[in-house]
Amino acid sequence: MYWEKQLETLAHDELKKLQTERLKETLTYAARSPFYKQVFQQKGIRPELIKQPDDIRRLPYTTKQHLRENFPYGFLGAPKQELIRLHSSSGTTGNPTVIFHNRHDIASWANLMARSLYCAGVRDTDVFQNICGYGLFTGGLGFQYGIERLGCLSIPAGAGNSLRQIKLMQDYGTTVVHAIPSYLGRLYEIFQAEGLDPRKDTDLRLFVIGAEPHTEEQRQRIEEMFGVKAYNSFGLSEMNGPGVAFECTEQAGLHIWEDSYLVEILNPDTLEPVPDGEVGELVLTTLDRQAMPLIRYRTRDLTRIIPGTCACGRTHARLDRITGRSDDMFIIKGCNVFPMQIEGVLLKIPEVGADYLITLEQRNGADEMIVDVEVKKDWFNGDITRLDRLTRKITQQIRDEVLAKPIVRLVEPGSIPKSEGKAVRVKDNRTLN
Ligand code: ADP
Ligand code: K
Ligand code: ZN
Repeated sequence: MYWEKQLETLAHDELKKLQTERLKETLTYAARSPFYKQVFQQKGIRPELIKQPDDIRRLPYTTKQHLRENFPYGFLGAPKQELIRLHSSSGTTGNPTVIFHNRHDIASWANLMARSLYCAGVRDTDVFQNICGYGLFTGGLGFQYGIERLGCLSIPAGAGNSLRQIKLMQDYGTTVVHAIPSYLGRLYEIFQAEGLDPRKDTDLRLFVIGAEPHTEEQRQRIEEMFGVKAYNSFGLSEMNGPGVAFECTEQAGLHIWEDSYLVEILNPDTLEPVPDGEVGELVLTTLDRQAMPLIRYRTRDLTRIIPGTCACGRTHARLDRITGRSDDMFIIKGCNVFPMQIEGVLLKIPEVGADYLITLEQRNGADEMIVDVEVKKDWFNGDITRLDRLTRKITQQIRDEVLAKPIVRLVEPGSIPKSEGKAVRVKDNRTLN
C-alpha cells in the first residue's frame, strides 16, 4: 500500500515537527548561498528563529526573476565540487533557470519519485515506458531514477516517433506509460491508423500524465482510448521536477509530499494565506534539498488544498488539479479566461477531436478570440449544415462558460500545428499590432 508507510501516514503534529527541523536545516544551507546570505543579513534572519512551520511567513519570497538575476551560481548552498547534476529550462529569452543537485538531492528526488509512482499503483512487476525527452528537461531523468528506484523494468524511450513507441510497447509488453496528456491523443490516432486498438493490442494498464494543465475531461478521454487508469503528476523544475505532488489510486487530488515541501496557498494580490479549500497561488519551500534550497518560491500555479482526509490513509495534503498559471490567464472583451475553461467545454462535446488552439487577434479595432477545433476523424461527411450546427453549439457553450463570444472554426483532425514539448494552447497576436 505504501512506499514509506511511517512517513506517508505521519500524524499532523509529527509532520509539523519534522517540517520545523527540516526548515531550520534548509535555512542553514540557504545561508551559505550568496543570494540568501545577503537577504538574511539584511533582515536579521537566523535558523533559530524558526519554532514552527508557520514562521515561514517571516521569510522573503523567491521568484523566477531572482533565479535569473543570480544565474548561474548565486543560489548555491554547497561547494561546487559536491554537485553532480544540473537541470535547466530552455531559456530562449534571457537567462535560463538552472537547478543544481548534490548526491543527497538526487537520492532524495529519486525516492520521492518512487514514492509517487507507488502511490499511483505502479509496482516492480511493471514494464514502464517513459515517453519524455531526456536531457536537461526533468521529466526524462527525474522519472528514470524513480522508476529504477522502484524496481520496474524501465524503457527510456524518449519523446516522439510514435510508431517506434508502439513497437516498444508491443515488443516488451509495456504496462505503464508516462507522457504529457496533449501527446496521447495523437498517439491514439497513430494506433488507429495502424489498424491497432490499444485496449486489445497492448498490455497497457496505467498512465502517468502531467507536466501541463489538463482537464478531468481529457483524463477521461485518455482512460477510455487506452483502457487504462490515468494519474496526474505535478512538479516544476525549480522544485526538482516531477515528484512534488501525485495522485493516489483514489484519484481525489494530488498528495503533495509535505516532508519535502512546505506548502503555502496565498492570495496572489495580497500575499495573505487563503483558507483551506480556496484557490490561490502555490508557494513552495524545499525541505530536503542541500545544494540549492529555495525559500517561498512563487510558482504562479493556481490551485487549492482539498479539505478533509484521503481514503488512502496518507496524511499529506492534497492539491486540486492545477487549473493553470496566473500568467496563463488572458482578458478578452473584459472577461478573464483560463484556457482550461475552454478545454473543459470542448472535450465534453463528443464530436470534438484531439486538439484545439485559441488565437487572440485584433480585428477592426476589437479583440477577437478565435478557437480552432479539430473534429473527430471521419466525422465530416460533406454535410455543411452539420458543420454549421456544431459550430453554433460550440460557440454558444464557450460563451456560456467564459462570457465572451468566440469565433469558432472547425478544422480537420491533425491540422493544428503540434509543438515539440508541452502543448501551446493560446497564441496572443494582439501585442504585435
Ligand atoms: P516550465 O516552467 O519552463 O514550463 P517546468 O517543466 O518546470 O518548465 O514546468 C512546470 C510547470 O508546468 C508548473 O509550474 C505547472 O505550471 C505546469 N505543470 C506541471 N505539471 C502539471 C500538472 N500535472 N497539471 C497542470 N500543470 C502542470
Ligand atoms: K522489475
Ligand atoms: Zn490518497
